[in-house]
Amino acid sequence: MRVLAINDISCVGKCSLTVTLPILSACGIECDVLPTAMLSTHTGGFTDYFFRDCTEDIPQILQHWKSIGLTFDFIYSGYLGSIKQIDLVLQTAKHFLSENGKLIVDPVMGDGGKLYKGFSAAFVEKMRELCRKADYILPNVTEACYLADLPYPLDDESAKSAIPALQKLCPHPIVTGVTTKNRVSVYYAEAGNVCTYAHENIKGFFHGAGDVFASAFVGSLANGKTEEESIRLAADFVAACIRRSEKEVPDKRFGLAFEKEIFPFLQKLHG
Ligand code: PXL
Repeated sequence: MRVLAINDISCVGKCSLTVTLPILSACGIECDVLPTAMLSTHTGGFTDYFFRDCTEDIPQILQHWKSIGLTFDFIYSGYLGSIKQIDLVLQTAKHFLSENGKLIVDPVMGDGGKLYKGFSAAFVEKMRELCRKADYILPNVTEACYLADLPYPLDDESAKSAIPALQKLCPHPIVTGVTTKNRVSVYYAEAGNVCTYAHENIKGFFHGAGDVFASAFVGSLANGKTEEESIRLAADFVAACIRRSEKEVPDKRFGLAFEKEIFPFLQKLHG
């Protein structure tokens, strides 16, 4: 089982590859990486960060991989630094996904109703093209609204209708972080119905939660769990990480305290 994670290296702030690698390794999955950018920190709440776009390096990396005949059972893409990188992910999926391999796209573009710095309407349109090729997409509420052209935020009713709207792009949309009253839920499609899986909502913004969810979801799928089992395992893991971070992480920009929750997550994954 071989997974390729396409994401940035934010040197500080525990998101993207610095959460995906430890989580997938802990799941017993071999994880290769295609770095999209290198940043001194992520862009959420930090200013004056260093940003190196790796777009120009990717074709040479892919060329080398072709020469050694690599293929991947799962390709999971996250933060993409440019529209050109979306084309490169499309090419990577075309050339390197094994027969029956799965493409999982976290359409990282924004949060809190707004696009992250450096993202545009043209990027959203191009991200729709990538989502059309994906087996699973994992948008948060902001990204779901941009992708399906819906008003932000989503309540229970509009989240239910977001699922069929997103299914026009991808058969398995999984919308994270739908907040209603004191619950935070994941919405997804199962056997023709819209289903939800909820936890108690802990107020505040927890940076990197989407990446921890996506990584645990991929790790669970790669261990043979169904989509629904993987959603539940990943959502329970993130909820435990958030409960711990609420107490232990004073500055939420530094990401989730996920490390000590890996062992209980693995006990459930293998239990
Ligand atoms: O966690 C999403 C993410 C990933 N990578 C970078 C980011 C963000 C969100 O802000 O800035 C560089």
